[in-house]
Amino acid sequence: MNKFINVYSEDGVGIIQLDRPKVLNALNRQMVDEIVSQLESFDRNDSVRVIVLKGNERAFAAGADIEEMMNETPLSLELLNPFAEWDKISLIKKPILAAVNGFALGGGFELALHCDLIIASEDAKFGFPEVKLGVLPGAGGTQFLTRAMGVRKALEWIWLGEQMTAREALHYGVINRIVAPELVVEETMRLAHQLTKQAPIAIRLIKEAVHAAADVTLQEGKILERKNFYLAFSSEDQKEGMCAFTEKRTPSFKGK
Ligand code: DAK
Repeated sequence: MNKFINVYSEDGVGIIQLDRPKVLNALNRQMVDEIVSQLESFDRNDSVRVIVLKGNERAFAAGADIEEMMNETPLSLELLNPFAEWDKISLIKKPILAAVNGFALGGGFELALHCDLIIASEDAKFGFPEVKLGVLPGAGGTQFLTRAMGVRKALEWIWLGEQMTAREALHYGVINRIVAPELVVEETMRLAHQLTKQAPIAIRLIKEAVHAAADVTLQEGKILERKNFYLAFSSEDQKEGMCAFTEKRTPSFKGK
């Protein structure tokens, strides 16, 4: 049983709602374990094509749970190896969309940055306040933000630890869309449902190839893209997509 998340699904979209509202969804270890286990479960579930992560009106997540974290030592962290759970998020093959209302700070921002698309409310606040606690982002924040906005801007934001508005985040390419606060979940679900109509195998092969672009050389990336292109031709969906085009009808993709 989950203690810190709510889980449900709706027409091919698996939804995980972070649910620790009294502490603005601060992420403790159990909550991260629950999120990651549920992501993996949705990833293996054939009836789910797209995953949505959301918080509540006040917060997506205001960071890692500071009370839980404050007494860690280098050795306790080494033995717990808590980042191994976070690494699993990058292995999820299906699209993950983040619906962000309110605060997405520290580990909460990192959780959103592990998602493929981020839809935010006009009043969402992003940032890495870790420097004010005497530490630094630890779940990929320095890497994700730098890839999005470049070294100088990332250093400025992470050094100062200030909160970034949704407009600023959009300007730097950190998020995808901004909508009114009451429409964030609706818009994210609309986008998620649009993705459920696309060919699921093509969608996952695209995800793998696009994410690889940040890590590999152009030539390596092109080779991966090509292999995924060939692989798409082994799917029934490729036949269906191309037949539907020639027959002038809407394709019906099965994820096979
Ligand atoms: N941890 C624990 N409690 C938190 C929290 C957090 N990150 N953020 C908020 N809360 C709690 C507050 O203590 C308060 O609790 P009560 O006093 O009511 O018991 C309640 O949530 C409501 O917060 P506020 O009263 O402060 O609400 P305000 O609207 O006045 O302020 C705020 C909202 C978001 C500006 C403020 O709460 C705030 O500055 N929160 C802390 C932000 C922050 O510093 N976040 C942590 C950054 S460090 C790791 C993975 C990831 C990370 C680390 C390790 N491993 C895998 C090992 C990531 C690290 C971080 O995220």
